[in-house]
Order: sequence, then structure tokens, then C-alpha cells
Amino acid sequence: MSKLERYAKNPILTAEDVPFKVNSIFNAGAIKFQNKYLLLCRVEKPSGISSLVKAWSEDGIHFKVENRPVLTPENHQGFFEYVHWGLEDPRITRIGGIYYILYTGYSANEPVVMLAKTTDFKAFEFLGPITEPINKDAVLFPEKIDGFYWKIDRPQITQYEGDIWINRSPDLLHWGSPRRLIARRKALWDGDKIGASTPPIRTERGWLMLYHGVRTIGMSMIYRQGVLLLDSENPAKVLGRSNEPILSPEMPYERQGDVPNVVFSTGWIPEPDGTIKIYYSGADSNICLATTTVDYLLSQCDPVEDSQ
Ligand code: BMA
Repeated sequence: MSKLERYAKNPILTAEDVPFKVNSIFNAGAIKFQNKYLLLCRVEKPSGISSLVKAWSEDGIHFKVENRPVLTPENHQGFFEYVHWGLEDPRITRIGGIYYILYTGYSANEPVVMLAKTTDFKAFEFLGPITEPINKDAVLFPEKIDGFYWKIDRPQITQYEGDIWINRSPDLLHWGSPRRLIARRKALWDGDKIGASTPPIRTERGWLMLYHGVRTIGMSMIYRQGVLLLDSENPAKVLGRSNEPILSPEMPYERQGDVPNVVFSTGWIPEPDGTIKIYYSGADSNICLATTTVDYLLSQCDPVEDSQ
């Protein structure tokens, strides 16, 4: 395979596949757990408030959604005030035997990044907000680098503007040494807002991850996916960035839905043969699959100028 291919029968999950009443299912974190593919999906209830539900698969394509959400605003005792309007857009990172979930807590306090951890995806420990508002689209690196945990997130200047930042922590709770990782590129596909999409994976050339870029045209905000390559030893150093998106809304299920013209990924699963399954959502209304190779994504990373 030389490039990225959408699964022919996309979308792989829609609201009709959810065994309880929802408006939509989208933006799933993804991981392999006990030899199965696990998606932790955002489900928006008819009320408009989102929770997170698990969906399981043997082959990474055909998923069965569980009967009820596993993470809800109501089960966030002690932290309800940060999530009472919903839990959104989970990203999963495994460090050793522990699975960490970074997700958006939405409330009257505006969006913050929340952290929870689990070893079995049944019992979860809530560690609460790990940023101030407004911040979202956070991903955690899967190992310590230079003695620290590292995360990437997106503090927002306004509702419509924000760059991607990186910071580090000795304990996953206290974060510091923030650096701006990459900025928006005015007039390009990622000119108005950017954010981390998938947790970084280690490759022979550095840390590889997907990010999303937004370009606003008239009333329309178009969300696309690009790639970033970061230095293995110093992830605050950017080695590569795609000048063109690797995935753009083209298909009807990406163009039409609750938010038109959106492709948005929050999870991917690398396979031992060098292929990688990218789970993404079209138009905030479904879950889709695209497959590519790590080599192809690396080939899409263009050299960067210091000013980026
Ligand atoms: C982002 C987040 C995502 C959403 C995307 C596209 O800002 O709110 O949850 O999928 O916009 O609408």
C-alpha cells in the first residue's frame, strides 16, 4: 500500500449501531486490549451531552457497541463541575500496564483536559483536570522521555484560534515547561486552528502523530488531518510537518452531518506489519476507518522552518 485508503464500507459505526438512544457516535480513542480492538467512543445523547462508550472488535473493522456508556458526567464524583456538559474526544495511551485516557471535560468552566486511568477498562480512577480552561485536544506520549511524561495540548486564545503546545510532568498531574510546538499557517489548510489528533507513536525517524487543521471559508470551517514528526529525544523539536493534508473531507459521510466538512481523528492502531488503522469521524456523525502505512505517513512529513 502506497497511500491512505478509506475502508470501502465506511462508516463502520453510526448512531443506528448504538443499542441506546443517541444523536451521534464519533471521535473515538483506540487501543488494542487483550488481543481485541477497543474503541472508546463519544456518544452524544439526544440532550446534547456526551458520554463515552466502549465498542469491541476482533478484526478492527466490525465493532459491537456496549449497552451503556462506561464514563459519564454523573459518575465523575468529585469532578462533576468540570464535566456536567459532557465528556468529549478521548485519546488513549498505554504506559506499562496502565491505560491513560485524556479527554475534554466540558462545563460552564469551558473545556479543560481531563485525565483518567484504568488497567481493565472496567474500573477507572479519575484524576481530574490537568489544564486550566480553555484547553482541549491533548495527547500523552507512551513513555517517559528525558525522565518526564510529555503531553501535547491546545490552549485557546479565542474560541476560534489556537496553536499546539507541548509540556512535561514528573507525575502526570503537575505540568510545566510549556513550549509552543507548532503554529497555524495563515492561508493554508491549517491556517485558523490546529490541534493534536492521535497519540504519538515511536518510529525509527522520531515521534509520529496526526494533527488536525482548520481553515475557515465564509461560514464554513473545514477540518483536515495532517502529520507531524518530532525528535525522539526532544519531542519539543519538530522535524517534519505535512504541507498538504493526508485526509480531507471528500465523501458524503464526511461532508454531510451535524458539522459538515469534518474529518477528525482521535485514535489509531499500528499493526506489526507496518500498516496502521486510523479511526476518524466524518462530519461529527459517525466513525470511519482508513488504513495506511507508517512509511507512507513518514513520507508525507515535509521539512520545517524554525518559525513554524
Ligand atoms: C473540535 C471538537 C471536536 C469536533 C470538531 C469538529 O473543536 O469540538 O469534538 O469533532 O471540533 O466539529
